[in-house]
Amino acid sequence: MEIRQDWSLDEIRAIHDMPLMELLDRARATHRQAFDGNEVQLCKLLSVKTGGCAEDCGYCPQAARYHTGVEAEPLMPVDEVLAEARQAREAGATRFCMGAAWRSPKGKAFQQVLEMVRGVRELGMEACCTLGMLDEEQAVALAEAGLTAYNHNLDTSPEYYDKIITTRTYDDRLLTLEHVRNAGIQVCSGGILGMGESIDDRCGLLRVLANQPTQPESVPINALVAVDGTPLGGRERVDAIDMVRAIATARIVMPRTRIRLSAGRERLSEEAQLLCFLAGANSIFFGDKLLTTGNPSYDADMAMFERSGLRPAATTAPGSAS
Ligand code: SAM
Ligand code: DTB
Ligand code: SF4
Repeated sequence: MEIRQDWSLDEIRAIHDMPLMELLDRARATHRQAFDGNEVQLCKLLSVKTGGCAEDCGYCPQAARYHTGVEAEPLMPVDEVLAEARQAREAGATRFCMGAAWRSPKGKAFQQVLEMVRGVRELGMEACCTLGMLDEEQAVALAEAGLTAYNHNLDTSPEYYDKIITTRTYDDRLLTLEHVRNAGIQVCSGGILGMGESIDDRCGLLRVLANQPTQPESVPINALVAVDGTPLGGRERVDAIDMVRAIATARIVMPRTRIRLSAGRERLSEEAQLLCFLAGANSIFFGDKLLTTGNPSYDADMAMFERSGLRPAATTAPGSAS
């Protein structure tokens, strides 16, 4: 299967705008060349350090400067995090993702996160972190602790980015991804739909991701969860077919990447979610909480799997690309 990393915006836009049924046909054919078409990776997300963040990301309920009702909490103790990981493993999760509301990790807290990563790996699960910007040394330390993947989203196109975030640049984000890649950790990077961006911005984000020297192993596609008190609090819910088109386009331009149908599933019907899986999504966060906002219940997800014949993906061997 050919992996292209020289996509133009016009080419990606032409794919995105194809008649929906043709787009789905093409995305599904691509998906089935690289993956079992009935498998969905289950990831469990846990906020290990919530709120009080100094950054100004316009969508985020954890930024200290917005009044969203999210209380700042200290870093969770390592044993509590590992107890959650164990529970998630029993419920079928193969990947455990730890999120911290930091601009970048520092000092003793970072050492504690390294311990969490080692502990999760000892449970036989894939470990992922999202801790903000990383320098080269921090990326190497995470790799040595056994981290499977690092999540750091580009969020939107280079052109729209500064309408949403001003306290760090697009290039800062790309540099963190470079440090992660150079340390030998899998890259997880995606974005958010529904922040007022244009279709070209959505395609522009996919272009930057697809044209990376190595394509990310996972790409989360989030629908904005509009939280009162954030600058984007009043935004309308993103249209389900817009999600489907973005996912199908991501699948076609990044054939071997796990596309994660991430935040916003609570506002999508089961039918819309199934259409997203048909379009090439093959990963979700499961359990009734994301970081600070809600997610469909375990029972609702299992019922959806049961009805559709989708099944949880088996764990991947360490170092394999998914
Ligand atoms: N503080 C770290 C950082 O920003 O890199 C890690 C945690 S941050 C919450 C991880 C990602 O969650 C963001 O980059 C953004 O893409 C996503 N996110 C945050 N709030 C969201 C919201 N309200 N709706 C959808 N996605 C959101
Ligand atoms: C990602 O792309 N989405 C997740 C994860 N990576 C860290 C976060 C979604 C957060 C939604 C808002 C909240 O729950 O605070
Ligand atoms: Fe902080 Fe991350 Fe939220 Fe931005 S997205 S405000 S960096 S927690």
